[in-house]
Amino acid sequence: MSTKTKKQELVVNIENKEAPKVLSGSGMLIEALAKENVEVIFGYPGGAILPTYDEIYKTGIRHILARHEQGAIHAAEGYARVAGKPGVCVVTSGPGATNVVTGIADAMIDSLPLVVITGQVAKSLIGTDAFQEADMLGITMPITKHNFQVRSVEEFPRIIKEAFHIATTGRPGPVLIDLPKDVSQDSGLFDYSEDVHLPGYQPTIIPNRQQIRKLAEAVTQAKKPVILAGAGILHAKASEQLYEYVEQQQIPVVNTLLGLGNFPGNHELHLGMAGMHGTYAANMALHEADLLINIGARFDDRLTGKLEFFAPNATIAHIDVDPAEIGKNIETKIPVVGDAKEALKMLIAEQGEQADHADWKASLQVKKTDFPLWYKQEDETIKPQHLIEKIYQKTKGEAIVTTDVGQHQMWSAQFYKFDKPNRWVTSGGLGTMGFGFPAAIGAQIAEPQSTVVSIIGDAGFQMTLQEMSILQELNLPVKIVIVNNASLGMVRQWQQLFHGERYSNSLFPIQPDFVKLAEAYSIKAMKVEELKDMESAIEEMLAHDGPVLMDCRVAQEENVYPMICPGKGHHEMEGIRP
Ligand SMILES: Cc1ncc(C[n+]2csc(CCOP(=O)(O)OP(=O)(O)O)c2C)c(N)n1
Ligand SMILES: [Mg+2]
Repeated sequence: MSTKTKKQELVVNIENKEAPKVLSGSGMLIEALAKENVEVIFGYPGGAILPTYDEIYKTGIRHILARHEQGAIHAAEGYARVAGKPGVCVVTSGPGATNVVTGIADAMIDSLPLVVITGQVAKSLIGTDAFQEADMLGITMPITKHNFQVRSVEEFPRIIKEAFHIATTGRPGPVLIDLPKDVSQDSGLFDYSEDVHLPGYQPTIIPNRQQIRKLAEAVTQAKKPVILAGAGILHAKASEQLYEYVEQQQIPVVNTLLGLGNFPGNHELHLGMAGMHGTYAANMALHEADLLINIGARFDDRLTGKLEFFAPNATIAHIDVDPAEIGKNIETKIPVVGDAKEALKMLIAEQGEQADHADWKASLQVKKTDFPLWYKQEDETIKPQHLIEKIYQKTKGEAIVTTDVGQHQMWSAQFYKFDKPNRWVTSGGLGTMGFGFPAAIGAQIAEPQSTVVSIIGDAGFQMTLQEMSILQELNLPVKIVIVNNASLGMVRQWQQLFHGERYSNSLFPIQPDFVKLAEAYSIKAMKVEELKDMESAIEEMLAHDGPVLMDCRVAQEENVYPMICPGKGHHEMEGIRP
């Protein structure tokens, strides 16, 4: 507690305060972004947001011009994921704003901090079906953590401050600010010194000690404990604490899709990803566990399989900063509301002796070695798994990997092993095709020195490939690897398995020339069709100091295995061996 009196504090505050200046609404926005340490904006201009673009021009704040607003918002997501800072996206009203809806929904379900500023028609026109008017508050109400419409320039600084606060604290998420054009042109006093005051929004960070004790006790009693490590650990920047706790207690770890990298993928206690296309060892660990400690995961249906078969023998403990997640899908015996890092620190301090889990660990080790992930590389046709394994080896596991959605995403999750946090960027919850490539752009901007590989499907790439313009313009060295199976691979797989091999609208008999497309954007490009050329092509791609597109033709009929089919439990995996 501070020993200063209220009066002394007031004096200090007044002394530290900058004299408020008079600014336009758009001037306030840029000034506030600077105060929030925003280094880059992703966006696209248009009528209602023009005053803000004028300010961007005058101040020179870094702005990345996408070629479609969806590209801008996915880039902001990729940036947020890798930088651990909020991504900022600015677009115009109406169609500009509706074009970012998918990205907002994506960020919401994957808990990514975004501040999205949408232009709006002038206040007097709102509700008149004015040109380029869309009700963004209404549209984004269910897919934002919070949204605002600025009704007067005086309240704008407070709103921006609250937006950043809400986006980044507790469970992160997207916050939208709808900015009427006249408000961005009006002038008012810019005062950014007030603290955020939100009595109705006070996320619990420090967990209840009693609950931590209960959990520690359960761990000591358990014979077969397992940790389900989710993306909440990444958001809380708690990987070190997880590592320390796992080392201390010798508890096996399984990852969710989004949690990959929060614990070293090569550690002997790491069993891999769990869920529909998870490893046998990870899923069986959940199935056989007597204590399941979920840290920052949502118990998503792709993870749990059929709920009635889920972790039948386990006491469920769940640490989550969002109390609404606890008990949402799975009955939870030991709830712990709080930040993952704080919870793990308390557990490490609280936890008594290490129980003997030797038999349990050994039995899981046998599953891990007897039923590894597999594929068969038989002839000259490239197997997609082999391609990803080689990219893993050639990048020494150090690349930032982004994926789109589909088979290539699952193979990347399986065959690229992440040892460090924030190297893995994928659309988990919404499963948004078109996400992966622009997300790679945001990731590369967040980490200019790192190798960024965008592993992408031939279909998903076609949803946002226009963003190659950004690579061309900035000479951003993103490496695009098209896992080209000439199909909507994941759709084809489901049609094969569950729809009598009726391949309705999922095969591409004709495809664009991806090499020529890349070359149209002055991007180095190559097509790889045979296995004998694959390795050298990957080397050439990684050695090139600039963007590269590699169109890699892979086996069309390959399926992602192992698999928990719909309606099945973890113990009913198919395709666990060749
Ligand atoms: C925007 C959007 N539309 C449709 C889908 C449904 N879907 C999931 S995977 C997939 C196929 C993706 O094909 P491709 O990008 O080539 O990847 P592959 O599965 O072949 O690796 C489709 C259509 C989706 N996830 N997102
Ligand atoms: Mg495909």
